Amino acid sequence: MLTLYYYPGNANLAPHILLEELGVAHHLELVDRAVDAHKEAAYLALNPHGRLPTLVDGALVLTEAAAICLHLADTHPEAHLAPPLGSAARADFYRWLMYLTNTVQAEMLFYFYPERLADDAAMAARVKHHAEARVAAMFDQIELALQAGGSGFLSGAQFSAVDAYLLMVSRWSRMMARPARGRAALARCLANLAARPAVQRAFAAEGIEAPYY
Ligand SMILES: N[C@@H](CCC(=O)N[C@@H](CS)C(=O)NCC(=O)O)C(=O)O
Repeated sequence: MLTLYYYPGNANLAPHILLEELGVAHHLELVDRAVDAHKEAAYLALNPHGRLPTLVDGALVLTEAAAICLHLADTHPEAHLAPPLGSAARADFYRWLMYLTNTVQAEMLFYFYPERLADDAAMAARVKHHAEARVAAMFDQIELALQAGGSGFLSGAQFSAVDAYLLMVSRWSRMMARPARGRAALARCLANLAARPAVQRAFAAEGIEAPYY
């Protein structure tokens, strides 16, 4: 039995969508950020970073949302959540998954936690403002890639782990002045992703209601 430690809508959402896409038995364990449970000793013993998510798969304790997505794809090759190893399609898949986690997601942390990079509230507001603008420019690039690709998926011709990640980070932009959904190809892509039965199950299990992104 796999256990995913989660808080509704956090970086657990992409791995959670993949668990639902795979249809594998799993247990969701709430880490209640409302009471800082992610900073308590019991959770820090699993994830010393005090962040979500964490996946426990037998003896394996795995942190980092993108690593969890890759692990789920690797351990269920029949589901084709990632293209074949060594293929050009796999390289493109890596490119987009890395971009989403180490560029878009990383920038979003500045938007959500600007006080960590600022000395006072005014500086934090500036950090947040700049992060939001930079994230918008990133979604502009993703929009161009979706338009050029033409498949409705960010990498390749079919759903992959990249798309679950895209939906997750797009959801995080929903309160921004220029949310991901405000671009034509992204709007179509996100609507299709959100309508997938597995995605709907993940939303429901985390208690997430519309608007989803
Ligand atoms: N690189 C990590 C980042 C995880 C992360 O920052 N998660 C957020 C929630 S979306 C979190 O746990 N924040 C709590 C904190 O930073 O104190 C990953 O992708 O798993």
